[in-house]
Amino acid sequence: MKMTFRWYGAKDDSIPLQYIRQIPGIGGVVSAVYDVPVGEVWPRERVRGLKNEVEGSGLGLEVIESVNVHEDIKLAAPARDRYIENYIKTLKNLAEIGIKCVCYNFMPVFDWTRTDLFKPLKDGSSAMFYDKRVIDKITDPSKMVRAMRRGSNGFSLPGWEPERLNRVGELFQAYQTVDEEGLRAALGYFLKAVIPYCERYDIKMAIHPDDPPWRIFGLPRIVKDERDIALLLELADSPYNGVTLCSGSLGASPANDIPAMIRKFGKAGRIHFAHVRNVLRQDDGSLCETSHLSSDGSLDLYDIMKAYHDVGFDGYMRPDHGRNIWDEKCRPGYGLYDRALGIAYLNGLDEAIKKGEKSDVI
Ligand code: CS2
Ligand code: MN
Repeated sequence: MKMTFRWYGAKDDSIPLQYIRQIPGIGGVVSAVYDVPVGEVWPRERVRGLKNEVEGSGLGLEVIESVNVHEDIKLAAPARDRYIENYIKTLKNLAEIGIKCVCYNFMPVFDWTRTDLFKPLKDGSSAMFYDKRVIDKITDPSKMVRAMRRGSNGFSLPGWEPERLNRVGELFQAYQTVDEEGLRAALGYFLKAVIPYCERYDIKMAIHPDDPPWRIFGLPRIVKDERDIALLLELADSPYNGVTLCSGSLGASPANDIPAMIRKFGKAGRIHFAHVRNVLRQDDGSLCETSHLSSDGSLDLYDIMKAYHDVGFDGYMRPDHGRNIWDEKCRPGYGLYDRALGIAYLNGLDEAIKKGEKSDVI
């Protein structure tokens, strides 16, 4: 496994690459070109510039998260072929700089959804929070967009691109006629076009699950559980069609057995990227993003790391969202401190699992 850390670029991240380099066991950076509108080709010189910048700090650019998918592709709109062509051109440019793994998602309109970006916790820290009762009451999703913007501390939020969100009303209208089958067919069309190029370029595609893993605002969702993942892997039967196994996103649903999913899809060689974090499920269906520590949340991070170890996982891993601690001024979920603690913890679990196995043999 190669441990990585997500970085939003010099202009838009509060964390300098030099700090990331000082995290013990760090194996590289996860990043993206953020200011090219979704659907357009990422220019070669921008992609090269990003790589040079990251490498200048002594780190490697390992994973791209995300090359976002234009809504017209998800909606199977007539313009989709042009956007798919552009997507393939971006992949080619990424292959030229040696990228081997691209993360993306297929969530309609909204990427991850929360009601509070800095919800105060008892210990004085804050965390991202999903209040189910609040979400269930929202009838006008543009309110959601305004709330996310207000609460984001002035930072842009991944997956909440302005050009998409300015069209929220129109997009909701367009999705009225799209059900899960329709969305899955659109994903199949996309994968059938893109995967042959991924094979040629040696880039593994890693779809990120829906967050939260259930329908919200009446929009279809197709990456919620084991069955969904099995179906999407069949859409293009190639090792290049794989997943980002995000424990926090999938683990928001008690029905999802994360270690079992890791064993199943990891053994099949279809997990290319692991997002490892904890989440505390509440009785009313609300969710709080806790520290990574098992005893703080609903997931057992030892079992998760053990499953990765047992299947011989050799892909990329990163800690996912962290709490906001020690008064850090940063993008919600993406501060340095709690994610660095997350890495230290995951590396500790990994070392103990490996050494424990050796002593079992003796
Ligand atoms: C999120 C997402 O959980 C996460 O990793 O922060 O924004 C994620 O990066 C995208 O859904 C992947 O396309
Ligand atoms: Mn994730």
